Amino acid sequence: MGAVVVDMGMEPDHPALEDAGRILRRARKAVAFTGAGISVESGIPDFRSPGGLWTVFAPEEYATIEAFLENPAKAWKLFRAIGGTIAGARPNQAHEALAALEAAGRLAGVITQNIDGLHQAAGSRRVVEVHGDHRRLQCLSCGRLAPMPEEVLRGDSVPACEACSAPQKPNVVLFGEAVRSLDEVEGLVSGCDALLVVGTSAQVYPAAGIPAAVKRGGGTVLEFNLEPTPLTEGDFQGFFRGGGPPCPVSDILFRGPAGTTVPAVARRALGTAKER
Ligand code: BV8
Ligand code: ZN
Repeated sequence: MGAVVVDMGMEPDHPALEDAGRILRRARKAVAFTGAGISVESGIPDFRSPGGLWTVFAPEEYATIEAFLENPAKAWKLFRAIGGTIAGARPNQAHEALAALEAAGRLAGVITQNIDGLHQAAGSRRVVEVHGDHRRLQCLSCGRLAPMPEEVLRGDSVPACEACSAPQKPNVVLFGEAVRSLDEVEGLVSGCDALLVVGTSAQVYPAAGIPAAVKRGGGTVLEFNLEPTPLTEGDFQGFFRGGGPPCPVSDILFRGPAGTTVPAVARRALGTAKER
């Protein structure tokens, strides 16, 4: 059996919203796991949707560590495009709803694949950035981190490390680089009994394995996306479920824009649903 799919455009008062609110109210440890889709309503395009960044910049040509080392100037075309969309972006109602859940003691933290800093801007305090951040420049030779100057995003040359002159990259995790803070992820996932999965296509590992890890530990997985994903349909990488028939990871998919669906569940969890 697949996940329950709630089309929020068709059924804005579906009983599953109340169920999800109750799950969050009763959870001992709820956590959010977010991807690029949560920032789309802030004006930052995602990667894999039609018109997303990967339709302009093929990831194997621009977003691997090998591509950067071989041709940093080419990789910087992608980094500048991303930097341009992040500059001036403000958190939306989905980021704000997660921050409000944390402030009310209903969310232990956010694990994000995003590099845009919008969770922190919304007021979330515990944010684990598994794919790094775009606020800083990183030198792969000496490890130095430096603030990202605006001129670098406006210019067209490859910035060089002040300490060792090696070409710098944004402090983001490219394909083939190790993801960050796995100990912190483990800390948040351990004992997590409710996971909100927001705006990710769940295709990039190891992060995409997080919802299945929560599910295996007996937790409930609530998904918020415009469309079903491998988590909804159970066709995620076989080796993560050890063979056997397809089995969905998500218990409920709230289908619709995160800026609508996440606050709708948060209001029910916080008991403020009737105030609208
Ligand atoms: C590593 C950097 C080892 C550039 C990015 C296991 C199995 C198979 C493959 C692997 C595996 N383990 C590792 C791999 C290899 C690889 C991988 O996963 N490949 C896949 C694609 C086959 N993984 C890696 O290389 C990782 N590293 O494993 O290292 C290692 C260990 C030790 C030492 C050395 C090495 C590193 C992965 C990092 C990738 N970095 N980009 C940059 O960002 O500047 S990828 C890119 O995808 C972004 O970083 C992003 O964070 C990530 C995930 O994407 P999503 O956030 O999910 O975005 P997407 O567009 O896909 O989806 C958006 C969703 O939102 C859609 O579903 C859409 O419908 C929805 N949506 C849109 N609008 C809305 C919405 N939903 C709600 N509301 C809306 N309004
Ligand atoms: Zn250096």
